[in-house]
Amino acid sequence: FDHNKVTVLFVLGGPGAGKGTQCANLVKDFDFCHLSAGDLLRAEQNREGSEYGEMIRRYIREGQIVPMEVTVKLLENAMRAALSENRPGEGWAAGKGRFLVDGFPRKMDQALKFDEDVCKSSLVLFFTTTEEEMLKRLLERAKTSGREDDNEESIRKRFRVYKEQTMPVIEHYSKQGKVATIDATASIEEVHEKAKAVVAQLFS
Ligand code: UP5
Ligand code: MG
Repeated sequence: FDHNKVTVLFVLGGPGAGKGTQCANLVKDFDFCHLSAGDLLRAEQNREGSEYGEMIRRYIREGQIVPMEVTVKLLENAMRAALSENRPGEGWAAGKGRFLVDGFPRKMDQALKFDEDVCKSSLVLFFTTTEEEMLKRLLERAKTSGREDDNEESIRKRFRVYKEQTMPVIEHYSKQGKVATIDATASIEEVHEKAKAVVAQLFS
């Protein structure tokens, strides 16, 4: 993708930190196209005729990272579709080409591949809070989410994979000075204000 036409922000943070919630808010502020890697994988899992459906289901339930080729391809296709279509979501301004890539990259191999083959990110928004808070939020969400990984056993596995595989990605981008860390413990609205200020600075 042409860097003059596309701006990518990665959105990272532990399971339940509030990535999806905050992306939904930022979409309205800045005309982003919001692409959640997890949502794309869940859609592919349920797509009739997908050769990856069963594999994705297994990985997600175990909290493991799906082989990167699958996820990178899904993201690339979604970006291409967004750029050629008019409205992937409310507020999307194709002309600005702004993407929020949520929950990705969560393993070093994905990060290197996406940077190399697709596009370098301008910034990483890193939402952080305690495991205790994340567990509380996810168990609450479990009552209505229908997500197969919103149970305590899967959540514990997600926490472990996050620490072992995703934290190194955050450290990698930190060394490049690309990470904006946002404390996500406060209320949704307060976290939104902080995130909005960070992104506004990037686009100023
Ligand atoms: N909530 C949010 N903010 C709050 C706040 N400030 N105060 C109080 N409550 C707050 O929020 C979670 C819940 O908390 C919601 O009920 C919300 O209202 C409340 P949400 O915004 O959904 O948090 P988010 O960080 O998006 O949590 P999510 O569960 O989506 O994070 P994960 O990273 O675990 O899930 P994701 O969908 O990204 O990935 C799922 C799986 O897909 C992975 O485990 C993995 O198996 C697979 N995957 C890959 O293999 N590769 C990838 O590249 C990506 C995913
Ligand atoms: Mg999410």
